[in-house]
Amino acid sequence: MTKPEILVTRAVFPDVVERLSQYFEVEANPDDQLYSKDELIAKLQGKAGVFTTPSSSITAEVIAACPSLKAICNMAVGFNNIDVAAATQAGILVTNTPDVLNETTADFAWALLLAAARRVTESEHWLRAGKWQKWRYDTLLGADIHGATLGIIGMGRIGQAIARRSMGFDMNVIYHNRSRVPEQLEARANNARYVSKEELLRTADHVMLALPYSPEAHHTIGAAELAQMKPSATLVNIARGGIVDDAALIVALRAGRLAAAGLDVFENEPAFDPGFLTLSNVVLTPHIASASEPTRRAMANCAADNLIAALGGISPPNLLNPEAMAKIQGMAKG
Ligand code: 8YV
Repeated sequence: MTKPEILVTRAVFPDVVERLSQYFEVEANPDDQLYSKDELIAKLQGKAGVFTTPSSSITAEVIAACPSLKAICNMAVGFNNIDVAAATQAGILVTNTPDVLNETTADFAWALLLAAARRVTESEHWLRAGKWQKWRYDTLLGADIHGATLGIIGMGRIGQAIARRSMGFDMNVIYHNRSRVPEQLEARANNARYVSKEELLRTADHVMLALPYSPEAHHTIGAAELAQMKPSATLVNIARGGIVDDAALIVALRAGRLAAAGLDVFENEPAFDPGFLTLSNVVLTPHIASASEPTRRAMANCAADNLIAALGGISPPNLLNPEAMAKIQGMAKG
């Protein structure tokens, strides 16, 4: 029996590619080339599945141009790179990799908060530049984390994992979300209290963003929201570029209207706004919140599991569009 053909759009752990080749004819990308839209469409001709990442946009145009496609499996929890509605319409299954990265991503959100509020990277640059000549009472003063109010926007699985970690810092947690989460989850999330976005911005000492990107979430934090925040506050974004208006954030950080920021994601990344590089009160990392070796491996295997199930005629574990499955099953029954 001939194996279905698949495309792996980016370089990925060789053993995961090896695993996929037990089931599929795999066109992999070990040199990690970035495909243009036209290259992607050309490579997807005749392919039944695609193992992809958020750096490849699977738009309605790509979907329409690739009639053999049956499954799009993203190696990420976020899937704003995929037009799910167009995929559903075309009867293509779409999957993501939730849960396996919650704890690692929450760990990293804390790394950014601690580094930004306590000026860790700024201190190191200062020290390495030979500026440490004597002790002073006011050298690199930062904000306290312990006992402070933590505001989390987006109380999904990652937001909850961030909130749980605040217990050790005796923090008061408030959150805003599309809707309130069940009380038992709030209790586990350090008794997080649901508040309006305005109250959160006005009263939080530190704000962490953990919401998925959607057109409605675009610029959730813009100039108006930054103006509502405490000037002593820290903003952390481990969610997605576009949730923050980066130009407005640069203006606020430069003017000292916001004390500090820790950013792992950016608008138009990796070509982020170079204005950030002129600021010392921002900690910048290259989209690595999920990048621990075990977690990235788990994400890759999770995406592979989804692809193997989807093309094997089984409902994949992390199916985002069950309507597409129903459509396929309906077609099979005739
Ligand atoms: C990844 C992510 O770094 O899962 C997501 O949505 O943004 C990150 O965990 C990346 O997208 C992996 O492909």
